[in-house]
Amino acid sequence: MEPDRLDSLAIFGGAPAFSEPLHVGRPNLGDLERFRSRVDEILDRYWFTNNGPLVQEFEQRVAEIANTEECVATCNGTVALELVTRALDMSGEVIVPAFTFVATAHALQWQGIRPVFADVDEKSLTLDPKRVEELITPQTGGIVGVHLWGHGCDTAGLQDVADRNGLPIIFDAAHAFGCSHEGRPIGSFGNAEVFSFHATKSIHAFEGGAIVTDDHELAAKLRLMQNFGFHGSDNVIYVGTNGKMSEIHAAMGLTSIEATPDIIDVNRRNYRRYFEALEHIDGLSVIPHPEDEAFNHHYVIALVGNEVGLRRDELIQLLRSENVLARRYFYPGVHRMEPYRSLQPMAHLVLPVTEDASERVMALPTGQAVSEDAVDTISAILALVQANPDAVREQLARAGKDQP
Ligand code: T4K
Repeated sequence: MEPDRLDSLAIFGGAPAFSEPLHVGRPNLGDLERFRSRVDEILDRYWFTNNGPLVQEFEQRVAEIANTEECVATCNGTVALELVTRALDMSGEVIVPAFTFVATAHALQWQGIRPVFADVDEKSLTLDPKRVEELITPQTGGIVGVHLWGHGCDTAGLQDVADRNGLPIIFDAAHAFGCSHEGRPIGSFGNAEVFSFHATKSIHAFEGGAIVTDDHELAAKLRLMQNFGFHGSDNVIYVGTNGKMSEIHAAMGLTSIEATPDIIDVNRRNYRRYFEALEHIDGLSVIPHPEDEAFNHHYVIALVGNEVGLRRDELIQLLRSENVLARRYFYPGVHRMEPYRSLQPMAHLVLPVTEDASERVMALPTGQAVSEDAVDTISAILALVQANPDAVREQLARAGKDQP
């Protein structure tokens, strides 16, 4: 039932709106019968990993969707980023946004590459080519753009900066599988792009990642690097690691890809419902999804403005008390996480847009586990709270716990 009075809210003593937590990243399930039959096939075949048939099929499907010549499936998106930046010989300093998940920077730092944080564009919240250009020095070894929440970043502007400076460029497309940008499937921009198929992504493989590219030579190098550098059974010709995807992960990945239309339908429905409801709440707005591109609608992101009368963190605290686990993706900005905070204590000075956005962004639960009624209830809670900010703030202060 939608709360219509303050005393129906949990912080005032009412029952939480949801008896079970609603997550931002609750995994979507595809056809479980199909998944189980694939698992049986794996067991019958006694072929569990090392470029098995399901991994090969998964790579083929991902390459088709991304419209690329090559796909190298990996154990996760972070290792995919590590592999591709290394295969492209990125070194020294690499320019990245700080408004991203920490893995974008960690994949570089892990290899002794210094991530240099550039600010994002005010409107798109993705890497701003002008800010990137300002940070280029003789030490710069590459650029990593991020298609934040599935929204393609300024690929043309960033490619131009990369070309004029002779730098390799890749895109972290962890959020953007199944999305297009400027009418072209995300996957074929830059030297290569990286997807994540983590359980919390719209299409997932429990854990998983992939590098897509049209560069055959790069793909061959990546295949060596992800399998200890083996070229044939006893012949190691390169330093490598173990970045392989296993068959059971590919089984889930293929099953998940088959469920794409259903998953996107639900995501689109939830996004539109949130968008329409929150439009009427002063100070809250849902970042619009493109209507003229393929889009996975996986993240519903609300921006919290001053007119709400409560800070973003107070709203999240309030929602948590109702069992709605909204998230601060991506607070506080990677530059304020270790080791970057200590290594680059002044980084925030060139990141005003990142700093502002990381205080205002709130990811709302969606996906197959979130019904239309649940979206209505969450929206009603937000409307009620916005209409009574002072009383809610005082009560939250009294509750004083459950900080996000
Ligand atoms: N680049 C970018 C831009 C990324 O966003 C990511 C990952 C990467 C690179 C690296 O890709 P991977 O190496 O992960 O493939 C989550 C995910 O762990 C992470 O994959 C994702 N981005 C990031 C945006 O979100 P957390 O710390 O928020 O995860 P966690 O454990 O809090 O889960 C989120 C919510 O989902 C929770 O409320 C619980 C729920 N959940 C989670 C899992 C794992 C479930 O209900 N079931 C589950 O199995 O990072």
